[in-house]
Amino acid sequence: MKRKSKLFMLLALVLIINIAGVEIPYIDKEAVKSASAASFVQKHGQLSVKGTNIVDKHGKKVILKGVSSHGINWDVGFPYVNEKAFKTIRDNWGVNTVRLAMYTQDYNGYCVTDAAGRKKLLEIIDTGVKAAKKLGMYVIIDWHVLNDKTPKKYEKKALGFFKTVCSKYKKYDNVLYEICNEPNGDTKWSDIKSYAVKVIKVIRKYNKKSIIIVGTPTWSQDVDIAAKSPIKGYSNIMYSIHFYSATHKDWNMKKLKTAHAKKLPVICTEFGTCDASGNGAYDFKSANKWIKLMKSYNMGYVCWSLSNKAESTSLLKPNCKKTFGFKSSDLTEQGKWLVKTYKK
Ligand code: IDC
Repeated sequence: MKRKSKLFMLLALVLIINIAGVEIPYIDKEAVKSASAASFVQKHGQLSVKGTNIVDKHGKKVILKGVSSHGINWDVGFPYVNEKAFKTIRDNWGVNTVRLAMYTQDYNGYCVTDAAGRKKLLEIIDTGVKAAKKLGMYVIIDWHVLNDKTPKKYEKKALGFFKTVCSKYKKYDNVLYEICNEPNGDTKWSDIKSYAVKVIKVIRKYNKKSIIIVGTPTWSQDVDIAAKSPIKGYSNIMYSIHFYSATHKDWNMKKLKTAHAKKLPVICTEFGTCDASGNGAYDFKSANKWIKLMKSYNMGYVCWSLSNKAESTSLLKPNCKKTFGFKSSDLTEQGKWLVKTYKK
């Protein structure tokens, strides 16, 4: 056949297909690959809150097992926000959720950096959200209030930030929003609530269903106080408890028990197995007690942090220079404990 008639035949074929309305399937190789082993997010889809639990699109309970980044505003944090690192911790550690901790006031945080810095932080979040989506993992975007003490301090900036990220990720079913990491100082529950309602209203403009996690007073320890007066009028709201097992023991567990008895939906979006400074000796006995209690409540938990910073609460040893593909010998004692615990 001459070239001209070949071209004619091809055109005729395209015309016939179009007239007949036959769709030529586009084969997305990546989608086929991931569909063959349905990922965690593909299996569970949009999460919601039912009673005290997180449930999936079928109404079945889901346990989030997470790892938090260190601050993505720090060079000990952002290098680990990459697809290969997430894949390593998903496949080798049993992690199904990552938390992207973005400090607000501390070192180059979102509210104290310049426009270029904010752009960079948003890009890191974007890398993290997209990597998680591709790997079928849930991702928590964390507005990491710490030295600013009260979320009221940068409330306006928070409203702007959540507008930006929520409009960007409104179609994503794997994103959860943590709107204030650890209110502290003399921040009262009423301050947090007043802030939370404003942020929730912004988020709900874009995301009708996404889970929104609200921090509680005293570095997110006082879930018992939140339980006395939860936020009304909105669904899929959770409250966070944080613990560092060498510091926070029975007294803090009691707060969780009280909140649970009052049917408050609680998630542990940050914990460590050392003391609250992120350093000092490990207390795995206390950590195991916490895990046991949280498991009995079907709670999710997220460990701080995926970093090689020389501090006890890092999951990687300081001499580990890899940013993915971590081996067992690269892990700190907490790292090894985490793998053992999460893989159970
Ligand atoms: C710590 C980091 C540390 C950093 C410090 C900044 O581990 O490297 O220098 O923040 O202030 C929290 C906070 C979390 C802390 C962590 C350990 O949410 O930001 O990270 N911690 O101190 N609450 C209790 C403990």
